[in-house]
Amino acid sequence: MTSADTDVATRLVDEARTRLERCATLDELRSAEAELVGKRSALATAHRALGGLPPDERRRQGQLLHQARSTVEALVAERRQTVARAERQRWLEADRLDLTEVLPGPRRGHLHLVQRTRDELEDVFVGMGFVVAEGPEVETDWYNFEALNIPPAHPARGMWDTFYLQIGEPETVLLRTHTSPVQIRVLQEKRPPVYAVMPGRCYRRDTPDARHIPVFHQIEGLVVDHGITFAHLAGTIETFTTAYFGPDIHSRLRPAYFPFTEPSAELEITCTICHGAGCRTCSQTGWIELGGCGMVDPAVLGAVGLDDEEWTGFAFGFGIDRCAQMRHEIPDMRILLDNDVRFLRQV
Ligand code: FA5
Repeated sequence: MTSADTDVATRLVDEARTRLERCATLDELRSAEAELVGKRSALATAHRALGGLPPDERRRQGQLLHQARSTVEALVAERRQTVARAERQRWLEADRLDLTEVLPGPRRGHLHLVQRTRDELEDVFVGMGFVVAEGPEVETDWYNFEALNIPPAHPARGMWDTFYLQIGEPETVLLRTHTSPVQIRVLQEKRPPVYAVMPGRCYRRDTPDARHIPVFHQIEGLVVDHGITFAHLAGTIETFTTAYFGPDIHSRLRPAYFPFTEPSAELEITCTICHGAGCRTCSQTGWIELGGCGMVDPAVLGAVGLDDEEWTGFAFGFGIDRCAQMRHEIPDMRILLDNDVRFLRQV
């Protein structure tokens, strides 16, 4: 055996060792293995060259190359173990799940402002002795309009631009435009005395603006009992505005028209964005309408078979989103639907 032959084998092993130490991932190691012991490796080329040597020389050099290949393969196996262990460690650290971790406040979920407002409004009325009732969002024309003294083709239907559903006869099934149909459902289920509030979602083909969105919420109120007068309505509204907005709020009732109440009024409060000076939100009027109200029309009592000589009542329907908007001084209501987390997080 010449020292030159031994040198070639030693050099191949040394080069392999250096090459393998540079491999940090299993992928890199696979490429290195192909380069070192694959068909195109220096070892394989040297093996192929053995064929041209005399028999003794071929055996001797063959043994050297065989030893070198075994050593390189052992080095590859050893490196593979080290790299696999390191890769697994890196993977475990990246995938670490600390189940004891508690994230700070703003990331925790909470109710949407509108839902919170609905809960708060319910609380105010429950505190005054009202019960809470609900009705369906998909309504029939009869509940949404007719039973409320708005027969087909009545001009008052124009007050509510309605989404009709293609179910049954044309324009008989709709997305309720207000919560007033729940008055009828409550009176059908329970004979007076009735003291109920009915919150829920409503739909109108309204163009969105600072005070309107097409899907919004109302809270309806209904009282039917012996000897109920407009003074009871005014007192209830006064108690509600003070409890929800605080004692400093200025409110007023203005005459209005609703087919299902007589007399009717609109409740307005001073715009909390401009404090009455006039701004874009209140269309420069200084006032914001929260909802309608009035004494239950005898025709409505008649629609549910109640004697209007015996029973009287009042009803109201306030916008929940509008109440939230004024209480939290939100200049544009459309932000309630934007789902912008910067807005959602702060309330
Ligand atoms: C009504 O819907 C009547 N049903 C209210 C009523 C009930 C009167 C009982 C008498 C007795 P109006 O269309 O004005 O009335 O709506 C009442 C309130 O709902 C509005 O003042 C406003 O606060 C809210 N509202 C109406 N439309 C929208 C809308 N597109 N976006 C947001 N809020 C709305």
